[in-house]
Amino acid sequence: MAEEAILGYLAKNEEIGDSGEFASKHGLNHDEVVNVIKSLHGFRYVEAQDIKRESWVLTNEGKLYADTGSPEAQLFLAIPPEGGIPREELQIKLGPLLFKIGCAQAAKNRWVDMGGQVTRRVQHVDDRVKDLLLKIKEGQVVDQDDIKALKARKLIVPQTWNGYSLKKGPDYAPQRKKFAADLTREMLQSGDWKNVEFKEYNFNAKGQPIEAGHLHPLNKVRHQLRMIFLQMGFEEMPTDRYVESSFWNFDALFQPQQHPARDSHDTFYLKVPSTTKELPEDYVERVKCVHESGGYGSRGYEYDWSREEANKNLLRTHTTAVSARMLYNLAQDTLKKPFTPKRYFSIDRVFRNEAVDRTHLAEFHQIEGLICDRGLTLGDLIGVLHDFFSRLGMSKLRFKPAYNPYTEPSMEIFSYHEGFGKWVEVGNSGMFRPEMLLPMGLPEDVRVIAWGLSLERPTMIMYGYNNIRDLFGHKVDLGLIKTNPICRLGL
Ligand code: FB9
Repeated sequence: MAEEAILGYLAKNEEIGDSGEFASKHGLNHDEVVNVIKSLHGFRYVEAQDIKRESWVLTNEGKLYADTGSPEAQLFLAIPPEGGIPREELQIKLGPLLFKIGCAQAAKNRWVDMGGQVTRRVQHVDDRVKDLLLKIKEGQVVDQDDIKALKARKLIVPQTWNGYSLKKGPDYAPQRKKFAADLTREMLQSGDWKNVEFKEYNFNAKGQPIEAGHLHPLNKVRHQLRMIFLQMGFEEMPTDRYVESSFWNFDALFQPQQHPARDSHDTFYLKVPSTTKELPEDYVERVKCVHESGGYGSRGYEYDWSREEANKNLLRTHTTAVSARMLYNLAQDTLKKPFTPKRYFSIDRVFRNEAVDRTHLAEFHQIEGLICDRGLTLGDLIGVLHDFFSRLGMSKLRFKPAYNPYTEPSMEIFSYHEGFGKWVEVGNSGMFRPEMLLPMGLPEDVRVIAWGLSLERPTMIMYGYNNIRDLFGHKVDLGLIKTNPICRLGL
């Protein structure tokens, strides 16, 4: 309707001077006319210029007085010309509000004497307020002082009217062309494609929301880290064993049985099944010895090692338990074939019975990398840490001596975070001790360098989470799972 009227009018006329007049002349809704003008302007069918008009419109109170007369005029007319009227009777006659406004204005205009008996002071009055309101209602020009007075009484308010003047645009046509959205098989076969104009691609158009599965931020970051490890030549370790024996989780790592981390306040022990079924007995014997009396140049911990303690089942407290199994298998392989260097990594859940807070839960995902080769040194560890963390965007590292029961030397890893403007602890690392490696049966000159960090910490920082419960657990907002952005790490 409006589109045909506008394009048809411009076919015979140079311009439409005022969209408001055009709409009323053609019996159209001006808002609809404005929307069509904006669309036609967007496709260059018309060239539109803004028209902005400030006008005044009556408030509801203003409309009432334009209809019934101002309160002061009504009050004057309610007073008998002779003798006047008692104040109370006049108030009842007009009603409290009209009486209150009318008295004030009539007294101000010196139309009445407001004693106990209200009397007229003049013979006749002109109701200018009503006349002015009627003029404004009809769109006539009114003196600024009068406007100011009516506005002060809240009888009129300003109104801005937005419209357009328009003329033919560079791509004007009496009818809107139908632009084809897609090139179809039929067009190609019939040859119609030669006469068809195609809609321009809107490269800023957002894609339709995909009602499909959405990856959790942790999975997105884990995938990126997995790619980084694979690019660095690492193989992924099998981490599908959450329940582990204390032997593989602690004893094989030369972690003494009195170590506080093995206390039930830090570790989840299982009731059923409470003990592991089988361990490699010859290896267990060597582990028992190295704990009790050392060997390989070590004096051990000189305590009575308990098999019962080693048999206890638990939820693994670190993925280093998996690393221990992998290194033991590697050592066993050297019985059949020569030792070959290996690079392993793992990213999976670990469980610790520790105090929970805003950034810690009783479980988290540990990321661990290790390199097993002859003659590795601390320098090799520092070098591979620079390579790894630089792929995470952390090129400024510092190392601080630390202690782990199963690595010596050990280092905490710090990175300078430009955003926070401070050094942030980003992981831990070290060289596995001979008391761990040699009972496995690895060759004497083989060294293992390893490091670890968590998956939640980088994910929280990258995705701006302040509370780990917004990222992991039953309170996670599934809407965020749908809308969280992609994660890009790695070279
Ligand atoms: O992840 C940690 N911090 C971190 C990592 C990345 C990161 O990226 C941001 C984008 C910039 C930010 C922060 N940390 C290790 C350090 C701290 O967060 C620490 O408070 C918490 N640690 C966890 C353990 O806490 C119970 C993080 C977790 C951790 C610590 C040590 C290891 C693994 C995970 C390890 C190890 C290890 C050592 C030697 C040999 C083999 C494994």
